[in-house]
Amino acid sequence: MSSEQFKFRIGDPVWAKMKGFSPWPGVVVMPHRTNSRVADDDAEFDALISGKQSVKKSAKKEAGGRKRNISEDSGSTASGPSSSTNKKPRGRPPLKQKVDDSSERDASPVPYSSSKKAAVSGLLDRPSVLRPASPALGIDLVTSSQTLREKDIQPSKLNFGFLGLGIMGSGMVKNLLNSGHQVTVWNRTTDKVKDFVEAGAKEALTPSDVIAECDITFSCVSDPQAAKDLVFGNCGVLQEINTTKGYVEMTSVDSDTSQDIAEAISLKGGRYLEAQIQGSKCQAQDGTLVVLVAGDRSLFDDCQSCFQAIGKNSFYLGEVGNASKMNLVLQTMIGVTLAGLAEGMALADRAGLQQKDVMEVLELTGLNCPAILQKGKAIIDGGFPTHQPLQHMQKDLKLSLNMGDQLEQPLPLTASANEVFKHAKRLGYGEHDVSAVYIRARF
Ligand code: NA7
Repeated sequence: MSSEQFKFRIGDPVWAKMKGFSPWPGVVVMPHRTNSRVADDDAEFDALISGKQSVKKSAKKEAGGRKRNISEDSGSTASGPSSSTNKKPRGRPPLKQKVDDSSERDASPVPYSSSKKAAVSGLLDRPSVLRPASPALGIDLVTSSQTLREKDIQPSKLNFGFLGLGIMGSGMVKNLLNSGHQVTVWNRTTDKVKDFVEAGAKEALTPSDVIAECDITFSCVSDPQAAKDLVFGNCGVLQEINTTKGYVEMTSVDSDTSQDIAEAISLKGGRYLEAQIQGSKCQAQDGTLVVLVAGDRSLFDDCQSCFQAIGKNSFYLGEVGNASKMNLVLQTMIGVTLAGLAEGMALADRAGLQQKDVMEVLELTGLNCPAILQKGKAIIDGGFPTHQPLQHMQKDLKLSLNMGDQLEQPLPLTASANEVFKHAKRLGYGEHDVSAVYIRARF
């Protein structure tokens, strides 16, 4: 029987049939939503990817006193994609509606062929979300952390350089300066340099100028491509490398990238170390990072007072590549854990449990650890101020998957976590904290 033969109208009596049940009489009705929560979520999600306004789910109380958690203009970096008063019909609209202009879409139905086109372009196009503003650093460069004061560091008399004043670089340079090291800095966006110069750093105009000026230069930029650009690019590091120079890669990179850089530096007679860092903004500012180091042993020794200033521990792991591999192994564990935390918190919320109760219970179990508790709190607060950019975690998971490919090591959970982070990034949360992965889990 083709569907053409039977055209049902609202109110028609019908026999209903489900496998395993006897037929029963029924009437055709308009589908209706019994779960207003689902409808709200759909509208919120649509608003989110339309990127027109900010998501303002003002923690309104639901039945049972439960609060909604995604928010909100809680004053933090919630500059992300968002929206509030979207007066569309309840429920998730078909895909074609998402890519059309909203004023038109509510007025008239889209013809089949154009809706198909719109659906295809909707699949191919990235959702038009606003790029969240880069979060302000808000770093006090002058006041030494208690931890740093207790370390009693004897600073090396060598000249040190630092390339990259992002979240991690800023914290590390602060501690290098406050422990008495001579530091020359460079950053792609020059505005960020000013505060460091006021705090006692010297400024250089290009990465090669930093190398020329310094005995040992650290680099900490966003990803392997940026790390290579700094070394091999115009006015780059290689230009000034010679037998008196040391170069330390702190960007979280894969071992191939690290080995490429190591080879280029040593071909010009320089010494090379990879020093990968575990920790995020707070640990960088407090000087409590864990530093994983591999490469030239004498350079490791020359960097001792610097590693003391920026970290609570430094581990020497032998030949180049070992530190980046170790770092990716740890990042894999953290990324999968965070994706699991976000999913659990979303499930709790959907099930009508208070997320703060979940965290209180969790605190009494073996899962009680600072990382989980802090990220759980960030999820509850909902602003996702950046301690570790989500896009860097996704980059690390991608690098881990590549490593797994090369070694033929299956990483199914990492692959899923990577997709979840990738989706959160696509929704516009790449520059927010890694805990914003909850946004993806929630919808
Ligand atoms: P941030 O806060 O995102 O900072 C990234 C830094 O990298 C920042 O100084 C950027 O300069 C710089 N950057 C990015 N791309 C380039 C290119 N192409 N050339 C030069 N400089 C660049 O990252 P974090 O400090 O949190 O993390 C740094 C690393 O540590 C990363 O690998 C993490 O996984 C671990 P900008 O200020 O934007 O001009």
